[in-house]
Amino acid sequence: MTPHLTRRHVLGLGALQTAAALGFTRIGPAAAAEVEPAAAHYAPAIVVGSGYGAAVAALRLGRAGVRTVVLEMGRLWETPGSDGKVFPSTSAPDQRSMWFRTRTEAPLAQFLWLDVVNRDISPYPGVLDRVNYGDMSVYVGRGVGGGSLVNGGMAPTPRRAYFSEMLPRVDADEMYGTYYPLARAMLGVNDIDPAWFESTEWYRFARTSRKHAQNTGLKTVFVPNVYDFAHMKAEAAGTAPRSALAGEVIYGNNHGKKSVDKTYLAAALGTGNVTIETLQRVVAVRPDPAGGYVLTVRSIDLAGRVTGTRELGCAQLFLGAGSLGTTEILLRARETGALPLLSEKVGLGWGHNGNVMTARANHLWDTVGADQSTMPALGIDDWDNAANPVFAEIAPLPMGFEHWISMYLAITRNPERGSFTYDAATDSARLNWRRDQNTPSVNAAKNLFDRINRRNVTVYRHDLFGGNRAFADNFTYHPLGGCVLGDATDDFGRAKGHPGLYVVDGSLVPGSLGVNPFVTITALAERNMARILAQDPR
Ligand code: FAE
Repeated sequence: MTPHLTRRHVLGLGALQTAAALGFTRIGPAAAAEVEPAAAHYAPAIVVGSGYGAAVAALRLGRAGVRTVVLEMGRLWETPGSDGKVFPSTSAPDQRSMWFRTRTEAPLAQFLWLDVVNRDISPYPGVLDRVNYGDMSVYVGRGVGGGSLVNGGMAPTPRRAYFSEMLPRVDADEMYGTYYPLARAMLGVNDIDPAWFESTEWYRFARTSRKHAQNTGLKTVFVPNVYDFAHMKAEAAGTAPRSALAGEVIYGNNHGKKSVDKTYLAAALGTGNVTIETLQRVVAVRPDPAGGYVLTVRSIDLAGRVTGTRELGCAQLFLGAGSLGTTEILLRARETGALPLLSEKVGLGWGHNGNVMTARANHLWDTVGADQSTMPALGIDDWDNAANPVFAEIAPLPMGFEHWISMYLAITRNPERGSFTYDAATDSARLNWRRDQNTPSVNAAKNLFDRINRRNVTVYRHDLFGGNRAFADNFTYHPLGGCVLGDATDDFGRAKGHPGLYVVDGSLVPGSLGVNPFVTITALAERNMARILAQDPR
């Protein structure tokens, strides 16, 4: 198992900080074309995106001695703004919050039916994007680190039986014996100190929800996280700068969170073989007649203006642009005839991991506290309920005052799947997902929370998600699928029909995992990269 902070890893962190201080869009050594002008390829390997799957690919390629360029459409998040912070807090969003928006689009749109949550902002390559596709919106991270920059850090491992049901052709012994432990160690997954959890004001909200679950005969479990709980304790004690205890999460954490820029990507840069280029959006891929692939890449500036379009060649191409990004790149390539041999299954098998949010109003004596940590630490585990399996994360709602609200992100088992189609008019992929496909998720969540409400004589809140609804089923944080393992690719993420082209991210996962997905995305990428590096010609 690799220790968290090797000397090379520290070198990588230093490279990130230097690039940020100097405003570079390239981090690491110059790419091949500049050093060897005669080289046909810009780099032997290109990785698109810099989230979990991409970060694993970059590190493993770098360690194998393969010169690798990572292309990320977002920016590097290391430089403090005029307020001295890299990221804004959830309660005071600004241009850094969202990807080229004039107004923020937070998941919780309202409070007491009032539009008090969102703010007007100026367009900028901010860290959180909400990709709106009619009936379904998808939240994703943008920047070096992808979703790891904005997520809640929850790092559970799925039930083995459900994992095997979703990915029956993946060797579960190997995953649970080797790659899950490796992923957890590399990501820096840690557990909350139960004694501190029981005593701190910052998790009163979770204890109150736990009491209501237990009253109903339901089981709760602690959920591991990549936020450093020792740092959080120090925040509470006043000896470390506050982040999780200062309302920071969906627009980035200034401290405490082990996002992949701090773990995998720093280690990748530390190999000396990996370069990360930011504000670079890959828009097309075609085969190079001489072997390998040619990418069309657009550079943008901080105002979103296209400052250049280049063609870059590579021998091996690793797509880690996330479920939406990777699927769009491949679908466009297939439909425009650039990569005609790609599988018909590219674009299929998409799901939202059964995500539904809901909230309950508590009695006056059941306080949730004005002080709430933004990092969830507890879940209601009713997955064994055969008719309505639900794993519900007890979510914070840190508003700085007592509001008596218990909030949840329910992960349900939803057999519905969406698909993407290529829209030539806009040159983009459209997600086909109808609202009624959420019915199994809403029914399962309703079944669970109706029981909790009945037992505790409480009611749903209808004022938080817009449209007077008690269940927010119009957005997801967990896009999965689109290039499903074993369907659109072989059993290790090799794209069918085009040797040297690989998928390494959440688009491999067939729509549902039963728990939050990033540990699984990381572990699968580790497994697939080990096989690819051992077997495939370079
Ligand atoms: P991802 O992390 O999305 O990275 C893709 C990267 O590719 C991004 O940086 C994009 O900017 C970049 N990209 C896309 N298209 C292009 C292109 N054409 N050219 C260049 N770059 C491109 O991919 N999961 C958990 O397990 N636990 C949680 O607590 C949790 N909370 C979440 C909270 C929020 C608000 C959000 C948005 C997500 C949350 N997730 C959570 C989901 C998790 O972050 C997500 O599953 C992973 O980030 C997906 O990893 P990928 O490697 O698939």
